[in-house]
Amino acid sequence: MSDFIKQQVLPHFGIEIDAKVSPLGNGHINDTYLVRGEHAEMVLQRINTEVFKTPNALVNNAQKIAQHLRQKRQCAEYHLKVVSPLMTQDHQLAVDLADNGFWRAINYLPNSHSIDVVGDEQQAQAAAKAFGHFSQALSDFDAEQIDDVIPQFHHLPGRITQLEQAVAHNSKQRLADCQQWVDFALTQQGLLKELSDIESQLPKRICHNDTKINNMLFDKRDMSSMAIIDLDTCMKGHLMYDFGDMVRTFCSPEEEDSTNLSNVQVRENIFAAICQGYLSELSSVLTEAERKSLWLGAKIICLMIGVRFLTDHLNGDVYFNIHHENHNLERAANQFTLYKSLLANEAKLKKHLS
Ligand code: GN1
Ligand code: MG
Repeated sequence: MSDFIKQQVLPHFGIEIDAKVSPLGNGHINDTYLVRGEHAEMVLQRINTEVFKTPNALVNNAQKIAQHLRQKRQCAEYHLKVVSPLMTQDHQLAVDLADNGFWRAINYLPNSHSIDVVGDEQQAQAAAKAFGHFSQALSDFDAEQIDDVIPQFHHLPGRITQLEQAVAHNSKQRLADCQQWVDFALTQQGLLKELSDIESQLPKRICHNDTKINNMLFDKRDMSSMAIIDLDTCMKGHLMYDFGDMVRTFCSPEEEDSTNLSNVQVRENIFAAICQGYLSELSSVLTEAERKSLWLGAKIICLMIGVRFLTDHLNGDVYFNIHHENHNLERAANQFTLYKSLLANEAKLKKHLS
């Protein structure tokens, strides 16, 4: 792949073909590379067009959001660095090589550092504050300018239907091995009623929609917050899901695919730090209903990603990249375990939101 990139992709971005190309990060959908040329560094991505069926809309969205954040930064209203699309030599936001991929580039931030597991409250609070600051800066952005690149992305009813369909087809004969998790997931549909009770009261805002801990970059020199990255799923939605995805990815002491399930649990001190950091930035923006919805957002996101991993396992791993057999099943088991820990600790955790 590296030779192909050097010869066929880099010239479009004006980078010499003897640049160094190495894989970067651990996203589950797109292929991401760090390109180091003699005079320039950049992040290069091949967009998965099975998942993002309108990749031009994706790069246009990212461009508009980056532009808004840059303007805010100029007025000292946004304090993080901004990742922006890099134009091709033809002044385009991407290169479409048809069967050979849809490629886009973004500026690389020197001295940046990402983590996969939160180490302490300071990290959790700083990252939650950064995601809150990001949403705060976008709160006056016209949401109608942004296309829905994945319609009904955080849509629990639709995700449950997809699981039911995967179960009905059982195309890879994997149901027997995961029947217990299917049964568990399908007993949790009380969340649908909780959702429909509040959803109509929630404003639609531009959300990040993938607030994983590794989508916030720290400055490795002092571990201060540097940037929010991965703007691919920025779309209209409800902020409770951004809160929920932080809870999902910050609170557990284990990575999302760890099989050490006895250690998968919600750390209360980290949950409290997320609440403090996030609300310190957004308290003047959030409506009363949004504030009330945050706990539900945490439950829905943990359950829903478990449902999505389980669905993909049943479908034969066609959506999320996997690194070994049963990887999606392991991820699902991990996330359902985390969800159970949330439920078991509801009373004490919710206090941190009041
Ligand atoms: C995917 O590829 P990545 O890591 O940015 C997924 C998210 C999931 C996440 C689980 C477009 O994000 O929704 O929460 O994996 N992105 C898409 O780690 O489905
Ligand atoms: Mg993402």
